[in-house]
Amino acid sequence: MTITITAFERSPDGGRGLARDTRVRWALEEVGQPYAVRLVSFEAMKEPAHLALHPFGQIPTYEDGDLRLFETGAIVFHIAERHAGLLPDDAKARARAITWMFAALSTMEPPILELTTARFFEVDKPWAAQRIPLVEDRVRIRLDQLSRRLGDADWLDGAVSAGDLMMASVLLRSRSSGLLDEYPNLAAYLARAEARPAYRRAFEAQLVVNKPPAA
Ligand code: GTB
Repeated sequence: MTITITAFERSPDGGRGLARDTRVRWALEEVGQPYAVRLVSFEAMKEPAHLALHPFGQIPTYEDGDLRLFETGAIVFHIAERHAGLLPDDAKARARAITWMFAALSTMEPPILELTTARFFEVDKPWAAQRIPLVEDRVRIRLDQLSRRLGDADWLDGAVSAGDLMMASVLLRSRSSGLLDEYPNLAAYLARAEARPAYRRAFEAQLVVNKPPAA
């Protein structure tokens, strides 16, 4: 049975790999699982056929036979549980890697997304100039804490894991703010993640779909 995921018909990021199908593609590439992609438009995402797969009308989704999943945390966790390569065998190390997945999604990602909202969607509001520095500081607090924990290690807890995949995917969303450059070890961590062959394959696959047509 072929695994099928959904992705934007054309991502608004023009192929920068910021849409969340990239992290699912990456996980599948890391474990060597082939997959198919069904592209969906913004309109189709809100129609009953897609809502049956994803109650919030979003991408990505994951289908494998009669299993249908949504939420990238659940999807990447499922992939990592079923295939070797993304979670350690040792039970305690495995639990720690899973902890980092949750940390990425529930502690790091919210302020980073809030900053994206403030900088891109609320920038014309009269209060934007006051709000943006406040949100930037909330992101800085988390980057600072993460930077201290990572120190000079390559990965968050020993060998690279699904925790790193998720953390790097979340950090990517903060890069355009410039804040990541204040933390050289985090910038290097992200570069290390992006240099992984599995990430490169995932990135290139989404780029083929999303890059703007040549002028
Ligand atoms: N918590 C869910 C998960 O992790 O799976 C969030 C899923 C989600 O936000 N999906 C977005 C979506 O479908 C795409 S990734 N949005 C359409 C909608 O809600 O109607 C978010 C995203 C979108 C665009 C860019 N970009 O262009 O830079 C980056 C990220």
